[in-house]
Amino acid sequence: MKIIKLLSILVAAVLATSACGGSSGELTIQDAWVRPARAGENGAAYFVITNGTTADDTLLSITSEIASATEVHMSMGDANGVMSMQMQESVTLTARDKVEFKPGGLHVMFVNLTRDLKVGDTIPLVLNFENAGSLTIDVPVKAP
Ligand SMILES: [Cu+2]
Repeated sequence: MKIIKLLSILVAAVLATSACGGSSGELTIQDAWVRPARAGENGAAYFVITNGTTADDTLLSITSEIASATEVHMSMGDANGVMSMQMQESVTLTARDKVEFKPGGLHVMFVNLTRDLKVGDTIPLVLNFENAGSLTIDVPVKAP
């Protein structure tokens, strides 16, 4: 009897641990980089956001202190190959999935840079999520 009781306690402990591990996944931002640019121009940043949690989240906004405005854009090409950009009000981050910001697709746009962005510089960015709150990342300036 004692052994059975001990086993059931062990099983309960394992279940509790795995349930906890499942719900405490993280939202991570990887491979972040900023394109070099000069003050007065527009700049762009890219990264991959992985939603390791079991709940959908939403990227609500991004803030920086290097430009007049920091926006999320989607680049699109029309039938003639002409590229245009559309501002995104928010970006949905599906549970256990990733969203890639990359040249020619989703990107962070710095409108009217207030400073030069040189290779080797590091730019702090704040990403504001509905569930995960605000995450600050330091993003290196790299040549494309
Ligand atoms: Cu843009």
